[in-house]
Amino acid sequence: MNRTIDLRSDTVTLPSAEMRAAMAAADLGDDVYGEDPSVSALEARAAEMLGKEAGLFVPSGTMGNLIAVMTHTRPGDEIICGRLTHTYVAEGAGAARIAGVSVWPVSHEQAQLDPVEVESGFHPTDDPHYPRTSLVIVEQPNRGWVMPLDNLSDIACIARRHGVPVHMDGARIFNAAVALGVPAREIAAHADSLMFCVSKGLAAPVGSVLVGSAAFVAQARRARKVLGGGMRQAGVLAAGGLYALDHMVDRVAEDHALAQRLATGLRELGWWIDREVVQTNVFFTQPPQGLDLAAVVAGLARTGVQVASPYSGRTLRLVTHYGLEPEDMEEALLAFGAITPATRGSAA
Ligand code: TLP
Repeated sequence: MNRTIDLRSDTVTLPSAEMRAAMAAADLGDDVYGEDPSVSALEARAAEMLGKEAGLFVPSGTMGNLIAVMTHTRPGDEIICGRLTHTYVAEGAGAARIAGVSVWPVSHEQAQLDPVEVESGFHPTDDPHYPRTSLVIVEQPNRGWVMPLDNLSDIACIARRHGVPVHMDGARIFNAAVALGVPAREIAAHADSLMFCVSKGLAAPVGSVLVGSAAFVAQARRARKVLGGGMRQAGVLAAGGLYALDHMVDRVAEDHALAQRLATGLRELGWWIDREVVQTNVFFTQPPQGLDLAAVVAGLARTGVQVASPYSGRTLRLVTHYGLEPEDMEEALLAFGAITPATRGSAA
């Protein structure tokens, strides 16, 4: 095998020569003074694409979500979200630690939230025993599953009825938009604020954008400063994000096709796939009974295929992305095929 086939995440993507050229040529200024034209251009373009008034460039998706929580809530409040929400499981409990809010997790199946559970997560507002529920977080997509628009709409309606805003972790919102065949702004319309990453499937090196109303973003800008996320000549990064929004959005359909091919091939090899239909660029899989996951990971690594199990357990997450080609899927499947009987032999 000539090179590594990295299926751990779409965060491993590298910028193309054209994106690097755009970054090198970016007009720069001090963004903490609001004087970086490339950052301002990315923020405006992101807001326009998501149908919101304003945007805020932040170093990471984690910081974007935390800023949203800090801006929508007060310490001692509570947020409702699905129990598989990235903010709840994989952001170091920043909402609790830094924003000072508790989380009311509800069951989370194939990206969907149960409206009955969400409704009952709101406590009586006049009873001092309970925290004030001040935010609902949805994630679109979640672990490769697209949240159906009717479920999203139901959850948003419940939140609105309670006078509570909705924040959307749309780290991979454009994967969801392409999978659903709708403009991203149609999905974003259900949320008051949304964070998406340019550093994942869109293949820019660094950064995320938080969008919402002008008043929300003005407050969010303060929270970003508190967290040390005010970056100076960040236009060199933002230019990569702008290039990504102009050139890398529609092509994520190619990543979805690669993931579908990989899942089909693995199923033929006897691997369990966590879904019938792979909708985006992410799915989860388990080796046939008797195969030790750690041995599989090590065996694949020896053949140049990198895989990971980011949420622990016996399940691997496979992610396709820019930089991988159809022939890489065939190569990876050969590696999976080779390691499967070998590992079974050694584990027996
Ligand atoms: N997710 C990472 C890991 O943390 C698992 C990955 O490789 O997918 N929201 C969602 C839905 C995410 O998947 C991630 C990153 C984030 C937020 C956080 O973004 P970053 O890594 O930029 O802080």
